[in-house]
Amino acid sequence: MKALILGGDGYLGWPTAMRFASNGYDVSVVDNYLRRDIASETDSSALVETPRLPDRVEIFATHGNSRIRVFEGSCCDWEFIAGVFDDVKPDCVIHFAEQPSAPYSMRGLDEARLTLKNNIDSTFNLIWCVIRFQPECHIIKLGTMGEYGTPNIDIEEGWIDIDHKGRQDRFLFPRQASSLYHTSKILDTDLLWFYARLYGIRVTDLMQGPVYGISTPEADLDERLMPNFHYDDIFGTVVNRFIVQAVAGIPLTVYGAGNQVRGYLNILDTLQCLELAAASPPGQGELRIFNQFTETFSVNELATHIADVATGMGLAVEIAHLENPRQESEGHYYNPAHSGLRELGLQPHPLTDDVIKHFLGWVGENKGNIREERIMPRVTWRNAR
Ligand code: USQ
Repeated sequence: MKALILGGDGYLGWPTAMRFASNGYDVSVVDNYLRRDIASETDSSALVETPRLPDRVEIFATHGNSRIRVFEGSCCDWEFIAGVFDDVKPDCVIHFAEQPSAPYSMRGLDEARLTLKNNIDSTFNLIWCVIRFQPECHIIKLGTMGEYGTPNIDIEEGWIDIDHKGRQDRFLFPRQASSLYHTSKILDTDLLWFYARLYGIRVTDLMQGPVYGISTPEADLDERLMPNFHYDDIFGTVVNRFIVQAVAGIPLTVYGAGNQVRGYLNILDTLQCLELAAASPPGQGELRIFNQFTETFSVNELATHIADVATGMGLAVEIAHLENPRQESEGHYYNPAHSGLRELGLQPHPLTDDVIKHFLGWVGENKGNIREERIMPRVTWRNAR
């Protein structure tokens, strides 16, 4: 099986590339290093610098693994990505090649435009590559739970049956995001559904919650193979940020009341979900949607849990409530379905005390790299430039 990974340099893209190669897939990756460029422009670089793809591939190969093919270029460039597709002819494509930061997308006009253009163009080009070169190719698209927002009803797994004035039909579950980044993912889903209906492409859309963690069996082979670990306000997700803050002695930055609930998962479970999705593709013309998370927590629950474990390790940890830089509901109903991936065989790795301890230990070893000026929110939803 040939797997093509778009956004193969990213926090999730690179660990996925290694996992699929370890599982015997013939893996190719594409990246234009957009996230590295934005991180350096916004002073948000990772805690530990990681090599670029060609070097990572060589390091991975020295551990007895097959060599991953690297294509450096933009998925928004049709000539380039069409050439890659025609060359690789993948059986499945995993699409991570998007600007992934909600705060960045809300920073101002230029950042909003870049997010929209990049995310829509990369998805659109991917769809047309499949239609032109490999119509049976399975597209695995990283969506986000944030597409649904926080409605006052149960969130279904992608679809909802509606009974209206005595007639029934099935529709995409209503979506109402609270950042432009999340809105760009809604537009992606609409494009994929349109082309699944009209051209019969086969798609799995993984509606993922915020991911945490750093350790995977392949990344643990060599520190230079680890995922790019961000803890700043632009690219850092909340659990990763709280771990770094606990190590640095900075009060944990709970935004607003802290009753915002999200569905979270360990990076190990992201990899499992992708493996499971790839192993059982949907039929032609199907848009299959899974809600991809393993546990729900409020921000307050996360902060308290991490603070308790860190305090037990002798760290002095406080929790701060900052004025929320985002516009989001800070107290809401939240009950999303998420049985589909469990039914495929997902074995969750929950956020236990031991997981937090291990994580605090690793960040502690790299404490000298923490730059405190990257912690406080530098973007607000209200003051776009
Ligand atoms: N939060 C804090 N303090 C912080 C950082 C975040 O209270 O220091 C809060 C946020 O306000 C939010 C929650 O924690 O209520 C999650 O924030 P996040 O930064 O971990 O996640 P988010 O910006 O929503 O985006 C991340 C990834 C994105 C992915 C998404 C999944 O960056 O690529 O799509 O998680 S989800 O949130 O389910 O849409």
